[in-house]
Amino acid sequence: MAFPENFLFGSATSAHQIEGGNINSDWYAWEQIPGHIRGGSTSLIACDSWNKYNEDIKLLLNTNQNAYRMSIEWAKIEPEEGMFNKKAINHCRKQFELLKKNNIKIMVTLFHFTLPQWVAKKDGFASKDNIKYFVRFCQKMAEEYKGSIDFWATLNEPNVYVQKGYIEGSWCPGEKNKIKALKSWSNFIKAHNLVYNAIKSVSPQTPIGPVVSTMVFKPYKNNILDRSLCYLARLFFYNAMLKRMAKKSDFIGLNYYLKTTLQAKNPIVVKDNSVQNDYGWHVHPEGIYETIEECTKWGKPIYITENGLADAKDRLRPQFLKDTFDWLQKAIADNLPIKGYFHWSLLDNFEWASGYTMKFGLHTIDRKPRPSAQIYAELIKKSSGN
Ligand code: IFM
Repeated sequence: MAFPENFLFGSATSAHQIEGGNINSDWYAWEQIPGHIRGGSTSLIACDSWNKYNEDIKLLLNTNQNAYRMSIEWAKIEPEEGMFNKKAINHCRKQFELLKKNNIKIMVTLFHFTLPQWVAKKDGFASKDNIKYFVRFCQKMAEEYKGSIDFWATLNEPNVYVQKGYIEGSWCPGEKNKIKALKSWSNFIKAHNLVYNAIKSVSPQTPIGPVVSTMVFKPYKNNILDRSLCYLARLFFYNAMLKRMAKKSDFIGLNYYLKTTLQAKNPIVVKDNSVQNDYGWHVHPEGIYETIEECTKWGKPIYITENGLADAKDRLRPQFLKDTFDWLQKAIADNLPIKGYFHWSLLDNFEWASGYTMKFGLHTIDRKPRPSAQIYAELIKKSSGN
């Protein structure tokens, strides 16, 4: 069975992880402090995609992809409060023009974990007062790039950001503060809903949606306690957030990576003997179907906005891709509202606190294809009925 004609097959990246030179962001400042990033590396150069985006576009074309999910770096566009950098705006415009010229659909994320330092100094998303700055930035981007962007993704994984940045404190802003965690959780929802209105006022036809991180939670034993725990995990991890954003969303973006087995006693997380990737995450390609099915209740078109695995040697990725395509096909056959798939990632990049040690790329950081790049290209070709 072929996929629907307009199905999107792409890959995803984020500006901070690939572009380099994002020296005005809060993450860049955070990276300078010893102990924050494995191996002491920084995002200063990353994949140098700011200068080499045309090479990235070639990688997309070489692998038959028809869509690209990328982000715009707020800290580059508005490095100081109210000062919009025309040069940076035009630079991004050129990239969008080249993507368009090559018939690649563009999904742009407006917040992918990083903030301008001036916003971070005012307490970032933990402060309600900063929402207006984010809305202003997003509206400006919608005005500047009107007609060029096919999809706006407001926020990337706000649920993970709250967890890592305000509960664990292992990511920038590096706080362990449950009050701020709650505040930022609720401010993200407010921000998403306001950005939706702001962009709609500029580009009423362009679909807008959030991107959340999902996970398949499996009960260790098929009893009421373990099953209830999994229900609660889904609720707190992503459903409660989606419930509050779904009305102001034209689509739902789901990042799906792993399965976690839970039991209602200590230790809550059970290590099972399923295959693990380089991160130690349990690889579970069939979970993509469950995740789509679970989120069908929001009544919106669904895009898998990220999916992939840390696999430096490419020992798991080829089979993982094939299995994933089978499950996507099943989802389509069962009429689930799945409209596109973005692999994470086009190329190895700066993996936050893990630096460059976790390799998610179809290509290496110097843009050499791994065997799975060819496999992805072939799967896309077959799936498009060519
Ligand atoms: O690299 C990250 C990305 O920034 C957000 N989603 C998960 C990816 C892999 O960890």
